[in-house]
Amino acid sequence: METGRRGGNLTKEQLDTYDKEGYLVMPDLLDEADMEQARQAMMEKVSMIADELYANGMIGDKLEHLPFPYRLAGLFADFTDKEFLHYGRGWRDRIPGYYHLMSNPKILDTVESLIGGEIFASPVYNVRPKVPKVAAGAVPWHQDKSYWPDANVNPVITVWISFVDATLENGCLHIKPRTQRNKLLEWHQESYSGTGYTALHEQQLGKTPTVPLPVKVGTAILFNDRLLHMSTPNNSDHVRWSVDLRYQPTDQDPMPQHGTGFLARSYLYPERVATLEDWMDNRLEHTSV
Ligand SMILES: O=C(O)CCC(=O)C(=O)O
Repeated sequence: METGRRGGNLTKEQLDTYDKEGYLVMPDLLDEADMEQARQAMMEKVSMIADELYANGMIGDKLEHLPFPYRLAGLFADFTDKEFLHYGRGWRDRIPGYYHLMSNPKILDTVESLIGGEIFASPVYNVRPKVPKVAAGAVPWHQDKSYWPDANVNPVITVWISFVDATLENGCLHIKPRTQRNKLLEWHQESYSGTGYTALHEQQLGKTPTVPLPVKVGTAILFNDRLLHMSTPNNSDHVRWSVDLRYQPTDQDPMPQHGTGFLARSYLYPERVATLEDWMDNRLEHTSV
């Protein structure tokens, strides 16, 4: 049982599932309107990349006519893994659409059910353009906690959200249920993709069967930072766009070594909740002067 629960919108059945299985799938948590600003932010970034590639003579067509799932795949179609990684395997830009997504009340209500109403949005969030055939797209088995082994944060909740349908072909998330109670396993850094992903060896994974989680656009998958998970390569013709957001209770390590998170919800100090301007200026919370 996670600590500090109050309020929130999860049913008892959903909470029981989360507690027992270590993850919860919430189909249709977000609708198109909820996702619109974040999707615009992603498209803005893709346009910036297209402009840069064009200016450097690396492409002759910015592919502006291609729809969201296809444009970045088209732009990178003839590029190497290294050229892809120049733009990062996950993006953490400060574009307003991402703040609006991370502050979405539907997401915060869900997180509140798990950790209570004093909610800190972690600096560790990733917009993931999983481009076809790029080695960095496949994420090896790992526990998220391997990225912050020394932080005194418990729990960190990941809210993984699909921005297109995530399928077996385009590399959906895979998890091992009930592994959330594991201690932190000894990890190594994989060396094949150039990303420095943390990874586990096959023999560390135990006997728990793997559950693939193909989900429709707008679905959220919740899990904590000890659950074993990975994702497979993208063998489709389009980008598997997703976002993984993280939230934690406010009284724990804000992990500044990973960036600046923000106070996303508070009943005790509502006036301190970070505004868009605070977030854009890298402030943890709102302070009135
Ligand atoms: O989106 C993926 O492919 C992997 C996500 C992941 O590993 C995470 O959210 O921690």
